[in-house]
Amino acid sequence: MKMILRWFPFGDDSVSLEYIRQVPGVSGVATCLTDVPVGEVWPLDRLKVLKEEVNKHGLEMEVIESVNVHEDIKKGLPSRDRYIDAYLQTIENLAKVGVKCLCYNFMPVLDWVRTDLAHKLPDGSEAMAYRHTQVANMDPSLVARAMRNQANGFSLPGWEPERLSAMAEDIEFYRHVSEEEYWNNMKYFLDAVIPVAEACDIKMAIHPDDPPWSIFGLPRVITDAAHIRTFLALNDSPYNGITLCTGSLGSDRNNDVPAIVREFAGKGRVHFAHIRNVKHLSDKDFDETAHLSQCGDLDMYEIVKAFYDAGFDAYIRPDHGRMIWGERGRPGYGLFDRAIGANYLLGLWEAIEKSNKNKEGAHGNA
Ligand SMILES: [Mn+2]
Repeated sequence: MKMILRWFPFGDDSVSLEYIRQVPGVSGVATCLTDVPVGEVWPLDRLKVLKEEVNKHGLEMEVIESVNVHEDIKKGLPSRDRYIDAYLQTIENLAKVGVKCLCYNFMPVLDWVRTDLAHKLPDGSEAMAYRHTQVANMDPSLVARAMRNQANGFSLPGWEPERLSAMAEDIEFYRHVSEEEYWNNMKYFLDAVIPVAEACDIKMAIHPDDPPWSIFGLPRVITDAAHIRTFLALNDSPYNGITLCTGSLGSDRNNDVPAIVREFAGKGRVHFAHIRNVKHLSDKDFDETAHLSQCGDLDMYEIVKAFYDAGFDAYIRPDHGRMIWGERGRPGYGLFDRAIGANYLLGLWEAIEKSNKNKEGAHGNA
């Protein structure tokens, strides 16, 4: 298992690689080129510069988060082949700089959604929060604008400007796309991408929809165990896997997150884990919280144990953190709370690993 942190390059992050290097137990970053428009090839020369920068600080760049999928691919338009070709070239370029895992999502029109990016928790810290009625009563473009206005001047991953321009038309388009057609569009993408990912030895890791339910009537497909099963069956290669985001899946209180970890990590189909906690306020309202089990509704011990027991040997990052101790930065991606989260998770891992080894030792002597 490798513990990593997400990091945004070229001055678009309040957290430096120097600081990330000082977080105990962190071996690398999940990063990206935020300024390449969706659908274009990520240039090899820029990836080389990025890798050099990361490596110079004693960190690895084995995970990319995210290469976004062009909307025409999700819509199944004839122009998708051109964008898929660009995606394949990007994968080949990523392989040339040693990338091993690629996180992406297949959410139509909207990426992740929150209603408040700096919601005050009782202890005075700030976390991201979601209130469903607020979203349901809002014009989609206002949701997007509200999120961008709260981003403290940083780019918001998944909310690139070009994605927002055609939002109303895109939402209208999907009114005529059935869930089955949407799955077919996904399969078309996977059947093109997975053989290349396999040849390049890059594990594809789709991120669940966040939140894991439909917004504005749009298809949401990676939401629970049943849908993940359907997704993995679209293409059986082990290179077709998931990013298991405990906070996204855990926002739906019907999802048994440790059971989901056991099932899919057990099959070797989890290539990246995002671990964070959430507090449910109702079926569709939640606050993000500190990672600790007692701070939210997810049992982090059970989750980490499920990964350990499954023999998980890929990448984990503490997902979003709160803003604490006066830190200012990109919502969800300050240093302090993520560093605490990473070390809490590493502590759980060490305890579980050692207690397992002791048990094995005891058996061996018997
Ligand atoms: Mn996540």
